[in-house]
Amino acid sequence: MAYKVDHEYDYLFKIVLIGDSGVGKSNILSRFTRNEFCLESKSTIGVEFATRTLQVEGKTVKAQIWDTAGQERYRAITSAYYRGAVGALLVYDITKRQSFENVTRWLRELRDHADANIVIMLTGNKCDLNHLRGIPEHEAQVLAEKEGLSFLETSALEAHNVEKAFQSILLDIYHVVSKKALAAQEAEAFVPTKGTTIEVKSNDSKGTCCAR
Ligand SMILES: Nc1nc2c(ncn2[C@@H]2O[C@H](COP(=O)(O)OP(=O)(O)OP(=O)(O)O)[C@@H](O)[C@H]2O)c(=O)[nH]1
Ligand SMILES: [Mg+2]
Repeated sequence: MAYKVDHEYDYLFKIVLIGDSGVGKSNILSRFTRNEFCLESKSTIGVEFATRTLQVEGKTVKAQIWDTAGQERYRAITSAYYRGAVGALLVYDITKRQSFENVTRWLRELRDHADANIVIMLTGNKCDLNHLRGIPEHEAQVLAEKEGLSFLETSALEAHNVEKAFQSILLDIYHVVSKKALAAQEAEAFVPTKGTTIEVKSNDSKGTCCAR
């Protein structure tokens, strides 16, 4: 969803949160949209979304962020969840190797269901738990480079890099969208403008001219 409108905001960007259950998706969302964190948050049921409007390169951008459960049993909702999304935060927990191993599964799911141009940011959450770290930052960086993703480590608990992660993905999305708009404008410029066709008939010596 990347609509340009006239009033409240210049752009509306839909971003989805994905990743295994318990990695901190809902807390990343609440930290970003309400500056709240909950130590005992329950697993998300169904789909929720929250919005926040901010400035990106002088434009007013409304980020509409969708959140759902990472649990397998809710996987049926996929296509509606991904429809229109222009960005995805793919979250793993830096203390849980399994959540990192599953990143490739989530990428496959994105490639199957989301738009091919979707901007993806790999997000290693819970970096406040450095003493329990299971995935070195460098390992995630290597994966991100291999898959063409941007990458940041965050802590929803300490509000570390959450703002930066969203600012960064929104900026990347903005660049993709404005590049697309420019390409469309350029393509339009090459289409001959519709005007009057002048047909010259030269079946007599004087020649006749008619406009239609
Ligand atoms: N230490 C620490 N704990 C966190 C952080 N983010 C989330 N948590 C905790 O991790 C647990 C799971 O967080 P959620 O945000 O509910 O996880 P989720 O990814 O939304 O899980 P599902 O809805 O089941 O997919 C909660 O107990 C949170 O308090 C963080 O940055 N640091
Ligand atoms: Mg949740």
